[in-house]
Amino acid sequence: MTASQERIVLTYGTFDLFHAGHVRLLQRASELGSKVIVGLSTDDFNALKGKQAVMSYEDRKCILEACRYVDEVFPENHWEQKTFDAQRLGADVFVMGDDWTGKFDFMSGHCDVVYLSRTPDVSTTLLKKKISSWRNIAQQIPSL
Ligand code: C2G
Repeated sequence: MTASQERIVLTYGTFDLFHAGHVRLLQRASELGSKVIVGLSTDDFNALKGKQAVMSYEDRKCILEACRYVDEVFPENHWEQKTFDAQRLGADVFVMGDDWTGKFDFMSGHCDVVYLSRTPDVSTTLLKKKISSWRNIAQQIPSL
């Protein structure tokens, strides 16, 4: 496929505790183009977002790069880099889950903007709560 035929899809996220909601987002993103490039939130940027990932940036990057729907991963360090990234990468489509609907419409000056429906009933937050509740239960079981 020549460079001119490539259709670059750009998305961003923390992708902590990688789960089916992330996979389905990336799978649908991959159906919108020929190459999916992910801006992965660094640990410092997560702190700015008020998030603390369970997994380090390097571990989250390692897992994303192993995903069949992802072609490239680079660091997302701040909110303002998206338009520069879109130009730098020649993005044709910018994709986010619809929990971000409207927040990135300014990207339409650089590429198509697509908000995809979030996968219900799965999230990093829910996974953390499940793990925490199981840990509490385990701690209540008297050692055998
Ligand atoms: N997502 C989804 N379904 C879920 C959970 C997440 O489709 N059940 C999508 C989100 O909408 C997002 C992507 O998966 O498009 C990554 O989600 P997060 O890791 O939670 O990303 P977030 O913290 O929202 O960071 O600059 C943008 C930010 O970096 C986005």
